[in-house]
Amino acid sequence: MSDQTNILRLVADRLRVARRVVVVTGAGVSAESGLRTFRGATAADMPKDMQALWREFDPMKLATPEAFDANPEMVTRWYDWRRLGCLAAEPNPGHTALAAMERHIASRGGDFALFTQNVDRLHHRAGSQRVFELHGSIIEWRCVQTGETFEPEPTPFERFPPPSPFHPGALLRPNVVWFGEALPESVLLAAFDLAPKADLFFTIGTSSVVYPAAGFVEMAAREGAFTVEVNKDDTAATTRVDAVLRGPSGEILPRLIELAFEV
Ligand code: BV8
Repeated sequence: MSDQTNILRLVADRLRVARRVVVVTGAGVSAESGLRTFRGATAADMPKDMQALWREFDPMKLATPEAFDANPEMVTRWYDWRRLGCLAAEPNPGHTALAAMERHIASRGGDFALFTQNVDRLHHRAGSQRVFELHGSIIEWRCVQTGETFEPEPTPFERFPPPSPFHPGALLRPNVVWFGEALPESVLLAAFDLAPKADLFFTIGTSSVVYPAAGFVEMAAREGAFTVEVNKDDTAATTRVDAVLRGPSGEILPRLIELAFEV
């Protein structure tokens, strides 16, 4: 039996009896829904008229308040393009498996929490209930003046940067957390409360380079959680977890649920 199969069985055995499960996901979980990962995106993914813009900037520089202040048109075009991509995408079997994991754990009286760095709302659409959005949501936009948020129509904005309907002269921005911005306090407090209590912790489809999200696996491990990484490649967390399931989350997670709960 292959090493990966043994590890999958070992993780399934732990999942079957776990009482408190915490999951952190990143862009890799949405890759099989056709959404480019954050560090894997290339200019070729962009519409022709935006490729020139993209070549000058990389996501790490675009996802900042400074980029928005310097070039609100370019940043809001990029985010609106991504927003429409997220709305057009469908949850993949990895998202569905995580919603099933939550149902199985809850049906046994266990505690489950899913913290996502993704802003695409695909976990919600797959049926996950207890989802904490660490980096906000691209589906919601907010008035930079009043802070009021709303979900724009599922069509492109007519003008860039889009004007706010809440305050004359103010702009709209995506309701995401940019680099240098604080994560939502309630979400952060939930992570600091739940990660150390986990008996089983999964880090799935994330390169584990963005903090504070990348630090939650350590918080769990320090208090004795069994930690598992699901990823196609090695990451900054690979050498620090107890078990590595190497491959696409859309294939690994459904097999894990089947082994743990359905056989
Ligand atoms: C903050 C916006 C403080 C939305 C994003 C230590 C502590 C605290 C902060 C820091 C710190 N050290 C440094 C910092 C600053 C900074 C940071 O972490 N910088 C990094 C680059 C070093 N952190 C911050 O600024 C955070 N803010 O801490 O504020 C503060 C406190 C008070 C007051 C003021 C400030 C804010 C971080 C959030 C930044 N916003 N995005 C958006 O546009 O999406 S982060 C951005 O990266 C995305 O949101 C993305 O979610 C996130 C992480 O990327 P990943 O999800 O991991 O995606 P990536 O492409 O990197 O990797 C994909 C992975 O999937 C790969 O491993 C790949 O192999 C794998 N994969 C691919 N396909 C599959 C797959 N795996 C499985 N199956 C597949 N099919």
